[in-house]
Amino acid sequence: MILSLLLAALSAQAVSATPPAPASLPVTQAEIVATYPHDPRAFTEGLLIDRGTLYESTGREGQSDIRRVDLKTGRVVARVKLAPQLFGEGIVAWRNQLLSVTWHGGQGFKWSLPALKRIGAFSYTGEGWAMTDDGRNIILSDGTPVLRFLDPVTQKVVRRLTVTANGRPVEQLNELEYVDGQIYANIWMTPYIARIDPANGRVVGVIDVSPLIAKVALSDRDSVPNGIAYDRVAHRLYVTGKNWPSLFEIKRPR
Ligand SMILES: [Ca+2]
Repeated sequence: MILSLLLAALSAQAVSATPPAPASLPVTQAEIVATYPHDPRAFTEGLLIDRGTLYESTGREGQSDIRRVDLKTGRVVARVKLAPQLFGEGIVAWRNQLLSVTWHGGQGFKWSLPALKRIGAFSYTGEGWAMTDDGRNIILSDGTPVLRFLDPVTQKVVRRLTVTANGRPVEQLNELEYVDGQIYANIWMTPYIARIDPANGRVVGVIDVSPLIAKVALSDRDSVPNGIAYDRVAHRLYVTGKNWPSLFEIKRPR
């Protein structure tokens, strides 16, 4: 791992700015614990585990849906489609609801859990990329370095957090997961998952999922890692990617 390349990937401004500062970010290579089947037609935009059950959302106009998935077999157990003009993005579970966002247009939806019946809608400004929650707020990414914290009931913004790595803003924050007091974020178009301190936005470490990318061996440039789910009860961490044939349990970094 060349740390200057890592920092360049983490910061879109690094290319034109001064060379990266001496790096102090610990990089953990992802270690596979288990491998499960994953629907290779799923253009994964959201992944989570709620009370032991895996939920996934997929993107692209005309192909976007939200699904309940059997983790061990990868079988889609239940599925609800979005309107064909919508590009589905992230999901978050809050109590007995699943909330979902879409890429453009600020349209969010609420679904019942576990049935996935549509029970409401909400709106937000700008783009929607991914969501997770810290037990108090919903956290929303939109491809910028700024994460928005939303009131889970009203979906109003209560706080904004700028994510930085060695003092530089981190662009392209995508799929999110709250793991043991840190926010994990796929960095779009990179093999990196940033581990973010929610108190100050600093990236405190990076998980490099290159070993998983090598395993799935896909040549499509859109088939990037995207999808992190954490079972908060069993303390298991799962990752996948867009159109990946596999979903991996990986070791939690210490
Ligand atoms: Ca997630």
